[in-house]
Amino acid sequence: MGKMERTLCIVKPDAVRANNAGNIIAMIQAAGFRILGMKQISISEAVAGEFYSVHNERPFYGELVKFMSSGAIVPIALEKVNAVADYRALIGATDPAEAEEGTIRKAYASSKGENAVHGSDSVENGMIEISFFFAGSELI
Ligand code: 3AN
Repeated sequence: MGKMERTLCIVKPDAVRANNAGNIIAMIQAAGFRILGMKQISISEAVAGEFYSVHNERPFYGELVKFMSSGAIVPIALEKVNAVADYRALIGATDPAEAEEGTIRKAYASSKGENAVHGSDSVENGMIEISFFFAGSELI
């Protein structure tokens, strides 16, 4: 048996606008993840820029920050054995054209930029990203 881990999902503005948040949450729950915390918020470009600061040298950074502050998002703190890798497998490749059948991005993403969901890339970043959006008292 693997280790209990936490990871951060963000349902991105494209998926919230298309009313797909509920469908995405259903896929996450069907895959056995437990929801520790969840909320619908909108963030400024400054806050989006801070969240994605690791990407600030990448050519798509400006576009990413604008997109992530363009509408409501739904951050969701998740827990499961092997959560980080299992959730990345569930969301599929960054580019929906490369995402496998049955993944969230295959079903709901439209491009590399507007790709429906975020997922933490490591256990350490999962912890950091969850605390970016949630106070300890919001995780149940
Ligand atoms: P992932 O979200 O699969 O971990 P990363 O870490 O390579 O992918 O990229 C972070 C975010 O930056 C992606 N979720 C996506 O929204 C955006 N992004 C990545 N590559 C591109 C690109 N070529 N054009 C526009 N946005 C991109």
